[in-house]
Amino acid sequence: MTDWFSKLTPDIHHRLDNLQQSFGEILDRSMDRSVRLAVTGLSRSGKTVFITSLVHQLIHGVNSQHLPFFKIVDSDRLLGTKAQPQPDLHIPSFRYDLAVDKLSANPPDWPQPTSGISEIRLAIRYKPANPVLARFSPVNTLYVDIIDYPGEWLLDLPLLDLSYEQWSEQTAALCDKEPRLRLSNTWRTFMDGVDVTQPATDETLRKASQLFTDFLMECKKKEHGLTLLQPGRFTMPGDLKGAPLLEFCPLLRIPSNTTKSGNDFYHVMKRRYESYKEHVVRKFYREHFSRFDRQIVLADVLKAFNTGHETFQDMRTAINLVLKSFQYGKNNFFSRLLNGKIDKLLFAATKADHVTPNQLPNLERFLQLMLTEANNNVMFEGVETETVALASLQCTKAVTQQYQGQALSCIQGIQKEGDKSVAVFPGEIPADIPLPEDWVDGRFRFLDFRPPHLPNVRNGVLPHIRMDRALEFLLGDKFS
Ligand SMILES: Nc1nc2c(ncn2[C@@H]2O[C@H](COP(=O)(O)OP(=O)(O)O)[C@@H](O)[C@H]2O)c(=O)[nH]1
Ligand SMILES: [Mg+2]
Repeated sequence: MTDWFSKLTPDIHHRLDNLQQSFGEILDRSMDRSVRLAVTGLSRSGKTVFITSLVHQLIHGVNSQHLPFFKIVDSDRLLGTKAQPQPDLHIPSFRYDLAVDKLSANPPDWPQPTSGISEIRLAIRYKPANPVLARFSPVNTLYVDIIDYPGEWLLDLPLLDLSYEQWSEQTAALCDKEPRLRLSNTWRTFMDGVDVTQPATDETLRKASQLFTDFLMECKKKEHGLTLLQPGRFTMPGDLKGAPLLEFCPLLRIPSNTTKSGNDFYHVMKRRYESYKEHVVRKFYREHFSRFDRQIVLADVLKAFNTGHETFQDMRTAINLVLKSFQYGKNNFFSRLLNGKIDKLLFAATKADHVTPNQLPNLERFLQLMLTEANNNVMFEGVETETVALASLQCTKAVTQQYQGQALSCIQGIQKEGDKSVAVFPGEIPADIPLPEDWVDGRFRFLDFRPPHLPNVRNGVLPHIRMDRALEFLLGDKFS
């Protein structure tokens, strides 16, 4: 580095670095050499495990025998993949290493649930398929950026389109029906005793928001399994734990005759809601969610089966709602450069190793039925979509068991609670969405499993179901 350059102030150094980085990114985007992949899914749908598996399959892809549908591997054009310094230096790095440590521990365990945002950039080196391009540039690089975040925060995105009054009405309507009617009882009773047109003490405001938060946390418990829980930071505060920004709640009824603004309960809560939207939600959206090229939507359909009809409907509404917050459409040179739109979307039913292999088509069909609304909306924008049932990490194997003289297709794995190996008949995925009355107790019982013992994970073997199809759909055309 020349002398004059080293004498520049650190601030100018920093700006030059930023400029150089932005220029590099614009160049990569204009040449279609970078992809921002949106991994979208509600809490516990399998995002962190999916990202870990995707990184693993790519890093170990060169010699992989396990990715037959990922054409770049099958045609020997993949030269290697490395995790690289990410573009946003202020965001923590996605800890792929820690996730692999957990999976390869003895006994193996799942990665920690996610409580904050993290990011990873992968650089994939490959030989172009096009012989003309290959002459000019025998080795190309595709950059793939992925962020991981708590699924709870996704539910904040739809709030951007809702006024305080609309959000209050929506919440009140949800609380009119079971199981929320029962679970919200304490909060509703407290609110019935508050005159929202009068100024309120700090204590009343705090109590109202605390009871509302308690209600959301109760809804989230495994036995209720509800997912449409807003605001997202109330159930997963992350770095905002205890912050006054989280002290507000909706109203059960909006009063008709109040002043335009003031210090009454209603207006204080309204201002806090707007402040949350501005400082938390809009910031999150602007920084991380406003620009994607490809998307995978992960859904744990089997969890919804286990908990019943209301949970299923709740999950369905939540996913369809969240997907309205993304930008879809075909890209041209300029749109790719400026903001980027999602032009391919993969719907994935996760944890497909919880069912027998013959049920995979039914699982896919069921996910299609569940997300018909979202699928119609994005197809209308000219977006290519596909549905796949996948397991980022296959924890079970298919076995046949004899039951009352008949051969029964079962799966065998180590149960998550306890460390016993069990063989179970998990049940069949219905061809259609069952009616509420068909959702009888115990009809579906899909067990959770531990990761299998993975002695070869560091040598490249992470068993999966259909990760290669997902990779091909999401990235395959970028390697032309
Ligand atoms: N059997 C099986 N379980 C999985 C798989 N992926 C995720 N899980 C289970 O789902 C849980 C949540 O996954 P995680 O990726 O942390 O979900 P996230 O909240 O969306 O990031 C894990 O702890 C596992 O119990 C999979 O491919 N197979
Ligand atoms: Mg996670």
